Amino acid sequence: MTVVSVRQSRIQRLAIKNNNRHILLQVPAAVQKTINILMVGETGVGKTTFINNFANCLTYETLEEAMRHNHKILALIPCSFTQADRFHERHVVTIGEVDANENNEVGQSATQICKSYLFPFGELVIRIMDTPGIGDVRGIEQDKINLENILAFISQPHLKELHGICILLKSNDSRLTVNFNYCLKELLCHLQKDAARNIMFVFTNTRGTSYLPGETYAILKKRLDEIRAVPPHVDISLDRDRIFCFDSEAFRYLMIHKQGIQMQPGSARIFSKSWKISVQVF
Ligand SMILES: Nc1nc2c(ncn2[C@@H]2O[C@H](COP(=O)(O)OP(=O)(O)OP(=O)(O)O)[C@@H](O)[C@H]2O)c(=O)[nH]1
Ligand SMILES: [Mg+2]
Repeated sequence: MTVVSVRQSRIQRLAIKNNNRHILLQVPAAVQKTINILMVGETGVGKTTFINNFANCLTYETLEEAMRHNHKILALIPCSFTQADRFHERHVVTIGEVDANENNEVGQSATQICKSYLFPFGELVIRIMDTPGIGDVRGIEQDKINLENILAFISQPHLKELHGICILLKSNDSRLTVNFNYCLKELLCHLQKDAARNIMFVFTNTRGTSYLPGETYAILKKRLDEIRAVPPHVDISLDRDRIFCFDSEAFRYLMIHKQGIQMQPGSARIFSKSWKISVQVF
């Protein structure tokens, strides 16, 4: 479990130190309540990046401010990707120390087992739970193992309540895979029916769809209608107040900038809008 201190101006400053490769680690003594939020979605949709983005967007109001402090980027969860520079040369961008829970090999599902990240906010603590992705590249058997891991993780006695279930989707995914349907149904089977009230949809990669859900919306709506039509008739709302749109590309850009990779002139201006949207939506 990792506890993170963010946004010094809004919450008390907590020491950040490296502790066994986790960034850490003090929860205010007077914590009244922990808000538990589960992140689920297909492999590669951006669950882990969302958490890194969340930590940094709460710490820095703008991308420019984050770039000025780029030696202090919060690398809660190590990640790695390849990026071409303005001369089309490819670079491997890496942040954070090696962690066995994240497989950074190209083309592999990254997060191996569930892990919590704790964000203290005054008297509240927000616990965001990262999970292995649905549609694991190792196949359906691995999906079953991952689903069991998620169910066991959220059944731990200290997690008395699950306040939010964020289902992450890419904004322009015109097909939701069979695996996605299977995992959503299985998850719903194991939760009380009224857990549906706590489901939210988080769309990633949304700059190309003007920070809106894009083509995925229609297919998702169809899936939810199907779930509602058959017993046990779970009613999952797709109202506007359940939908959140982000693009974590600004966090990626921050990593690219830190590594000194030259992008096209004007890139920072484009990505700063995604940062601003993330700050607002968070
Ligand atoms: N452009 C863009 N890239 C993103 C976004 N979110 C994630 N990525 C990239 O997509 C790739 C996969 O992101 P991850 O955060 O590892 O995805 P994940 O859902 O945690 O994947 P698993 O751990 O395998 O389930 C990485 O290269 C990220 O940098 C986004 O909103 N926009
Ligand atoms: Mg992940």
